[in-house]
Amino acid sequence: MGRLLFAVCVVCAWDAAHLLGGGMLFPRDSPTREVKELNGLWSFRADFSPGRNAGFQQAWFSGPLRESGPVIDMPVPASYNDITQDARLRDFVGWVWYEKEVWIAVRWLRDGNTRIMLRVGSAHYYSVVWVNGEKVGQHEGGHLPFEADIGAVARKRNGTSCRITIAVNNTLDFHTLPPGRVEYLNHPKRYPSGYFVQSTHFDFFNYAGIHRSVLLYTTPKVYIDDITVVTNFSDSTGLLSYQVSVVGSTRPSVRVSLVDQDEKCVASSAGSSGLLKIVNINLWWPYLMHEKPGYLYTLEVQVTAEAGNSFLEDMYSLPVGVRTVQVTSTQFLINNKPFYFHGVNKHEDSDIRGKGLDWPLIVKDFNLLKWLGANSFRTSHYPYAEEVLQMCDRHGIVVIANSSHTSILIQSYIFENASLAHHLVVMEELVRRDKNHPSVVMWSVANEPAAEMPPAGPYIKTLVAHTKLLDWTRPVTFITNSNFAMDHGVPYVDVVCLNSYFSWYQDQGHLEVISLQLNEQFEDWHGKYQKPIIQSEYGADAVPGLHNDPPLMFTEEYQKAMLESYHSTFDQKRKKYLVGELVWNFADFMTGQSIMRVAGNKKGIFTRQRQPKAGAYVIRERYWRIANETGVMPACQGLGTVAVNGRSIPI
Ligand code: GCB
Repeated sequence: MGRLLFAVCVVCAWDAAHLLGGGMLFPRDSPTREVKELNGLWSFRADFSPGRNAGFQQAWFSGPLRESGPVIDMPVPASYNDITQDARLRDFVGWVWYEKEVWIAVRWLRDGNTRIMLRVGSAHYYSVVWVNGEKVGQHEGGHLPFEADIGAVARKRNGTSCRITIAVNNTLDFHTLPPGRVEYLNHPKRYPSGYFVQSTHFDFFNYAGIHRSVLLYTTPKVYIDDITVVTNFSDSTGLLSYQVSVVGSTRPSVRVSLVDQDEKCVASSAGSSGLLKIVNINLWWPYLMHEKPGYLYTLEVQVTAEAGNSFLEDMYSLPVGVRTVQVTSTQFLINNKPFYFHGVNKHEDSDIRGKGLDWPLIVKDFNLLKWLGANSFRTSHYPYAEEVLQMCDRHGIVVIANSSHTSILIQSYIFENASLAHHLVVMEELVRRDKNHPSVVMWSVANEPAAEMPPAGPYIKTLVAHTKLLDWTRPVTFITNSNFAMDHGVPYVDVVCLNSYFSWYQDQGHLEVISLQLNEQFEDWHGKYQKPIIQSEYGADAVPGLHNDPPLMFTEEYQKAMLESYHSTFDQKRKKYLVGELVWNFADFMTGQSIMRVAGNKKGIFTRQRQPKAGAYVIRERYWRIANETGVMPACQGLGTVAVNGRSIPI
């Protein structure tokens, strides 16, 4: 085992208890809960010591970080990689240290019936957290939240500020999600002593740091820990079954009411589980499928309980949408109507911020999705911020939610039990976090998991079965490369998702072969499995502003022509069993450096700065046409039209 990874494992062994038992409810203010954001500037230091372990050896968490060495300002949330001019920090592998001094309100500290929680929206990849030098927990995996109850530690120092230290390690090995490996290059004449590099086998930059908001929030000692809703409908009556899990009392009294957008209570019930009936239901519909997409009710949950001599109360409001999802051998149905995914694959990626949550970027991207006429996206290749899924719920953008597994690593190590055990935990965290989002219609357990290797079959089978146990209401899939051999894993999924790059990675420059090869792909896979198919990736790199006619690879003309060639075959197959097309990619994104990439992957139809390339107009015209053709989009009329390439299309 490499020295660097050993440092990670020593820390794991200190305390096997993970931070996260529950706590996947998104922190919201309520009459019984308060939220305080700790975003902004944190003190920061990367541990450049040869073993990357000086921080632990010298216990940097035990006092203010500035006292153990130099610190710099680091924004949170953001990846740290592109914040400075230092290439060593951009490409850093190992532990970095963040610290912030915060005040905790006296009323929080004095009330012994108040839980004080510290929550990190996500940090990549392995995190350890201390408060005032005391370890409060740790978490493995980026892209998902974790939290710790810090009440007891904070109360020891009543009246003084609180020092929060978070160490984050971005090292990836065979058993992390995504997998990677650290290679030590022991050639004294060619590399400095102790030289190592992190190899990754996925196609995006391994951005690291605290990527989403850090919050303090309170709940009463008796609190709503989790809520699960499952919805259905019959004619015009909506059905919402709910389950509320309460911690801190064995005999809580639970009341729920469902409130519509006019603030009218439309159903209510008592008890920790039950069924609400909603007359004249407003179903949750995808964008462009209904004049009122994304209709949300609010489920107001109120819990009261006696705790010792006190009477405690907790309240939580959960946005919910009522809709159903089903799959047949040729269709994907939402609310019993055929749904066609005309959408994109995205990345959480932008200049300077890397993978850091950024509201202007999120809102801009949603405006661009609507401009395109896109009704869906896949959270390639990891779970996205909860804030993004909340936007999807509100705007009716349909989501295929991915785990953080992606790898083109052709090594059987990545299918070992240690990987599977962690992968199952990630699926649990993901489903628990995102199960109540109406926008999420399918889970994807992995992306291109070297599926031609025999161990992939049982591995995928276990993951799919486990995910179905966690949530029986949604279809489950994994994303496969159409070049991979069939059979390993595919028989277990509900929808076949295929990535293919004809005339790009094979038959380079030969656009004329696309329709033949794509036709063969669809007929083979549907013939074999009799399941609906989504073209989950296809696309070509286009360097913005690079032109050649007739098209040459890497020009905007080539990207445009390639998309158009795929579209004609899609149009034949969507009359049969093709249920979606997701272009790769929404926007250009950063990758590791290689001769395959020109300062990042340029398959975006928008640039990294979100300006359209020629391909964006092709997609826009197509998606609006498909939306109009379905005939279920009365909202299109009246919204106006825009001239695109001399034609008038609706917006
Ligand atoms: C794929 C991968 C994606 C890559 C893309 C490409 O199949 O799933 O992560 O970025 O191809 O551009 O090569």
